[in-house]
Amino acid sequence: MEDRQFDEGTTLDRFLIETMRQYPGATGTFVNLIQSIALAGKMISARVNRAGLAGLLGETGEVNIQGEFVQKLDRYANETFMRSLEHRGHTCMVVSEEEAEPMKVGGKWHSGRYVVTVDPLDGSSNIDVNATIGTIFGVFRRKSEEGTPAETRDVLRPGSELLGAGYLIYGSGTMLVVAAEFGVHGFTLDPSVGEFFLSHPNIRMPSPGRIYSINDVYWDDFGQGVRDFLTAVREPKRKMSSRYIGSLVADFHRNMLKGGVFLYPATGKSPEGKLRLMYEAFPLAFIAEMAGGGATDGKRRILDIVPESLHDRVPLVIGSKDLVDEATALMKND
Ligand code: P6P
Repeated sequence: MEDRQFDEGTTLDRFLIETMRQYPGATGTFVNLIQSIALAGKMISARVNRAGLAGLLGETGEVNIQGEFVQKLDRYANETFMRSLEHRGHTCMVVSEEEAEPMKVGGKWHSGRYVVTVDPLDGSSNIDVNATIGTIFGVFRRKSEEGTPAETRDVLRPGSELLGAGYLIYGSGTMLVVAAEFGVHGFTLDPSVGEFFLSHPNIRMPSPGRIYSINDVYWDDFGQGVRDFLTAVREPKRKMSSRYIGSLVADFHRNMLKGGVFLYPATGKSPEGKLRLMYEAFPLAFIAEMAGGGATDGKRRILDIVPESLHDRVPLVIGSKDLVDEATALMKND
């Protein structure tokens, strides 16, 4: 994207519409999709910020496809995204962490040109302790013909075919970060007017990074390469810091702005790791690389992986390029 100055007070809508004008073939459908996601984000933000008052803390008593207890806000976030994506004609299928099967858009709604993968509310186990949580999404352009029912081949494909990705982070403020061919840009919600304003134009992942994020309770179950990397970054002369919020979006976002690496490696007990490929690793890897960072599973570039099923797990090493490369070089034989 040409380096244009957006002045203070640039709304998300203005940014998207003015940026779209630089792409002659653009029809505004992708812009429409991002606006739908932003609306869902505002609705979830409002609920998250009032959860303690609105009886929205705690569990629903249900267990999802992941075998995890569904938090009340998980269900609200999932339903909000489904509704916001189905009726504006831009989406043909939604793959959600909360749903065993994809939601296919059809019937009275136009089966649009995009496929969305989404983790509606990541880190929800942190809700009851008021820790930062977030939404992660990826966007593919379908392979099958627009207007027809979406097909599996529209979504089981390498992350390198993503057209865009982003996340919402519900913390001390609510931010939307969007990545596409126009770069990576952050927008902060002003709840007093209900608008996202451009606050972090052209985000670049700082490198070298000075932070590492990992839950090292699994030390004994990590591969030797992971342990060698942790031993290296703990050397006093490297002046590194350890930060771990236990909420992927929060740990990732901090590293995006300050530089650092997040690791959720394979362990003996969980050889595929914990995090999900389609709606966690793929979107964040797209964003990381678009911002000059990197993402691997300890051996392969995340975006080169071809998923076998919608809910595949994958080990994840993501963040500043120098630290991702250093960790991956050591983990090659794990
Ligand atoms: P652990 C939250 O439950 C989550 O899915 C991610 O947001 C987070 O990075 C990870 O799990 C934390 O896992 O094993 O450290 O509690």
